[in-house]
Amino acid sequence: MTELKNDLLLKALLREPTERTPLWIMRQAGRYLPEYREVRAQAGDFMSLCRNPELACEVTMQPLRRYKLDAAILFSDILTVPDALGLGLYFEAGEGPKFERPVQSTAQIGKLAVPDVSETLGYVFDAVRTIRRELDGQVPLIGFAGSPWTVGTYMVEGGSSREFPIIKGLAAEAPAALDSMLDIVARTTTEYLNAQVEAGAQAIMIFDTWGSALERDDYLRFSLAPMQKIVDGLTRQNEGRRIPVILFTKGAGVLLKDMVATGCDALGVDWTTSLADARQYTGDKVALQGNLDPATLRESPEVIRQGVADTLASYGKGPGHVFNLGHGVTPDIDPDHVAVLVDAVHELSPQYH
Ligand code: 1CP
Repeated sequence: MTELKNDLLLKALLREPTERTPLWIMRQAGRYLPEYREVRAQAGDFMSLCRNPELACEVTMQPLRRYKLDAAILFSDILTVPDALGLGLYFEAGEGPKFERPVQSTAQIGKLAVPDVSETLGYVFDAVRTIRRELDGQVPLIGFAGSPWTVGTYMVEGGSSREFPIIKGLAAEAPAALDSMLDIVARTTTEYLNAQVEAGAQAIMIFDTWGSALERDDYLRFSLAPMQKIVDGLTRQNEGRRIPVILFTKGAGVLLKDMVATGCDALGVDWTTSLADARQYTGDKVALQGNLDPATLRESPEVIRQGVADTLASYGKGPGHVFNLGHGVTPDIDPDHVAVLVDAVHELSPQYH
């Protein structure tokens, strides 16, 4: 295996000292980049892009050519897992993800089974191997999946949702059936992530975008417990290095205290919780990743620099911070503004180490 030339991300995720704060950006490959839109058009549709390892590799590399980032993230989507479960994922122009066969009854849940991931998701592992080859040790590669709850909201609602009426109905009226659906997603996701590690992913992130839509007790049962099952089953060592695991429940707030106990290495934090508070909640037991509001990238270079300065100051001194946005970069952002953010982190972060 090629030697890793920049291991700042892996060190920071394990709370080891670094000379500056490493950074990457959620959705760093995506529609705000004109070169992404070009490849996406060439692929035809989003899933054809994900299923083509050369094109998925190309869009993964695009942000690294523009910016001094400390990680690459696999180009794929959290909804490849329910697609592998047979739900029929498709994207309608301008409408986001949809499923041909959503799971809306206990009878349909009873028919779900853990698929052979090497058969159904082999294109993702091919993409991971292709990206690792192309990276040639430049920076580490992050693999990822959605949390069972977040993936479950799309499986049950049939697409994006704001209120989650059908899955919340299941949680209230058939909680045991919902547990068993989430268990199948958790077991599939564990195999999926371990195969990503085997193919070359060097850190793992679990995206729980909708966990904080649940009240606390339901969060613990339907969101955190299935994530815990995944963490328990993950391969934590490969190529002679630890594979750090990052959990990100958007809007977690004080739930960060509960998340620490999963045994993850790091927690993603969005901008509704200051990093200073998050550090108190977690008692420096895990690394923290975040948390500038992506809306800041619409503002002037001065405002962006100030936002970076405030974020770094809020975490304060010491190891264990990975700079990121609090959620993904949006399609309307000017790529030059992202460069301002990246340069500011390089320039302003050494004083904290
Ligand atoms: O039109 C397009 O080109 C498709 C837009 C797009 C992109 C760029 C989708 C469809 N997925 C992705 C890539 C993607 N999705 C990545 C790539 C790696 C990177 O960060 O660069 C990742 C990590 C995701 C994860 C993802 N997909 C999440 C969790 C993180 C988050 O942003 O909250 C979720 C909720 C999804 C579902 C999804 N897939 C695509 C869209 C537009 C959505 C969101 C729909 C919704 O808001 O409900």
